[in-house]
Amino acid sequence: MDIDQKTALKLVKPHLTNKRYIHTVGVMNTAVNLAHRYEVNTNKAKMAAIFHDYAKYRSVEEMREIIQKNGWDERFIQFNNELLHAPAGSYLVEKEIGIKDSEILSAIFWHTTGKANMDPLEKVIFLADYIEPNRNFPGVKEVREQAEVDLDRAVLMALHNTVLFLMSKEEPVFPETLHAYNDLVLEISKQNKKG
Ligand code: DGI
Ligand code: FE
Ligand code: FE
Repeated sequence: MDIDQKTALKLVKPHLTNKRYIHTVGVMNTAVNLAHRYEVNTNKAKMAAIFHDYAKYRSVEEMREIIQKNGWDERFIQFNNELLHAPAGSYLVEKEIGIKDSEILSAIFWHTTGKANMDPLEKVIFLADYIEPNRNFPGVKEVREQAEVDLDRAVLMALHNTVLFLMSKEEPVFPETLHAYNDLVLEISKQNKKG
């Protein structure tokens, strides 16, 4: 199903708080800019951004059930409830909104944890969520600057900051987040040897 921006925003709004809606519009604008810069399909970036936090306010029980019945990694359930809305969102966006595009659904699925071998759309959504203008994490300014010149390095910086943040609170780090980090470190060091 093809949805225009205005319709998509109207569909997502009732599922979000006002603050989360403002964040969503920020992610949308940032994702579109990144998509232009890094030659990603702008419409896919827009749709993935608009719906990335669609499931944010569903109950933990509903989200856990979705993950179980799809046979998805049980560690989403074990590690941190903050992780559930990403895979649950990809399922609900397909079922309730009718978005079938596997690239858009995957970008939503992985937007919180990241994963190894992310495609450019997945990277754009992961990064846009981290750097959109309403975010004020420590170090976000440097990631925003890097996002204008090097997508992989900017994603790596966001992962680095998130891993350090979780470790500082002695919270578990989802395995795919560490795989994403390792993958980009190796990828960037290969690029440097070639260049
Ligand atoms: O939904 P948002 O608030 O816009 O952002 P998000 O989907 O990136 O969720 C962020 C939360 O997830 C943040 O509080 C950090 C937390 N989190 C918990 N465990 C992990 C994690 N993030 C990653 N990348 N990896 C984890 O293992
Ligand atoms: Fe999210
Ligand atoms: Fe978000």
